[in-house]
Amino acid sequence: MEKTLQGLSAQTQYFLDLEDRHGAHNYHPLPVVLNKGAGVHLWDVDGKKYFDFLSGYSAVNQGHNHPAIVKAFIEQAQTLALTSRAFYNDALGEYEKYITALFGYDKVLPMNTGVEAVETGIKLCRRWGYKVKGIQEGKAKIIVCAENFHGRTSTVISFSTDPGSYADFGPYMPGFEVIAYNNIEALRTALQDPSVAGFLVEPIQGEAGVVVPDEGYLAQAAALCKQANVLFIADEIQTGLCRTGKLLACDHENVRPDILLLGKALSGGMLPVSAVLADDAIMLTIKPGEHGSTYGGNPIACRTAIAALQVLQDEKMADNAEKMGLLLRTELNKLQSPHISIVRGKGLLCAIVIQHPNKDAAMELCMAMKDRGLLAKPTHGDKIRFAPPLIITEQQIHEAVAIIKDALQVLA
Ligand code: IF1
Repeated sequence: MEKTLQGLSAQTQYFLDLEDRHGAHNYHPLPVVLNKGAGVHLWDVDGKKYFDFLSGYSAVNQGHNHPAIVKAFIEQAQTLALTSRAFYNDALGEYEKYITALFGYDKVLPMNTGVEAVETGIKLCRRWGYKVKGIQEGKAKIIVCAENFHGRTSTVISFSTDPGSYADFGPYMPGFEVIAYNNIEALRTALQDPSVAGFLVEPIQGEAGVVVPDEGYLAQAAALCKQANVLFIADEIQTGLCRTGKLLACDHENVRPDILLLGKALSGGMLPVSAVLADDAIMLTIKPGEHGSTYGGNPIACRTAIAALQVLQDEKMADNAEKMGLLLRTELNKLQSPHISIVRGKGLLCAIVIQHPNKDAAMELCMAMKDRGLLAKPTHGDKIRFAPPLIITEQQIHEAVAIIKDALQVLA
């Protein structure tokens, strides 16, 4: 096969060049061009097979092309794709009944991307703040955490603490207060302001490099919010849907968020589907015509989401995530690599922190793993997220760890 100077095939180089020339430069992907997926695997245009250790940032928890999800998607696409919410369709109500029963909420508001769920949660929280809590008009405040990642809209980047996300995109949306993550005292202090309507938090911080808070943090935070009559808003877009070993990461501490945000794996990777769940006292503060989305609650999304949620349960993916996550972290620790300073995570949301004088070491390791058949991406320079689909087997974990072990040699 013809190879370029960087060792890439001519085909691969062709697709890299195509995107470079015609696409916006808002991402920096690994130089691998994929054209097929199945289960825990991906294939590139040269036919090389890889373990997918990113899972589309946890959108593909159920594995690539899960047959039951594909079937639901295709059947609905062939029947009725979109009606808008100007009319009723026969999939939305069924989906609403299904998802609210599964998570135990009165109502769901369907959106598309994750950040739209976050935006919806913010609007809903503020509305509740004015209409129910009685906060003075225009004064509602939402507490958020440092190192958060909730998406890319102008409002959501307004309370990011990562200059890569917010710099030169101002002016910024007011009404947010940033406190330290995993710090109960900081929350207690911030909650003293009677204008606070909500606390928006990731149960585990993904983008920050899989930062797991101390045990009890979420439960204490939820209890403090309740005392202060403040809504606890959980962004489970990445941590939810069995990724961490339970249906929701909040389940580890028996916390029931007042507003629950879901996305990503809600469609098993088929299309953008997100959801906001809450009880009537909160959800019904938004009246007809006051919020929505053209594609939100479309029939394909509804049928696909039902299938995606069903296979998570049928195939006991939470249990497998719990067991395989434990095995993965145990095996990674056994490597005793001087270049891995920390192995952390919950369920199959894991990360390693690379310790090396070369600041590009994490990227170099990812390239070496790619060459050996495993795809993962560095985050924040020195961290690498390991988050395979939740259907991964014990045998596959061992194969993957063998690849990681072999790749670590490049850092010697
Ligand atoms: C990108 C990270 C993952 C999220 C949480 C909302 C959203 C996300 C907790 C928005 C999205 C993505 C987006 C992706 C990178 C990625 C990511 F590294 F940035 F943190 F997954 F780990 N809440 N996360 O994690 O959802 O609107 O994208 O559907 O490239 O921006 P979205």
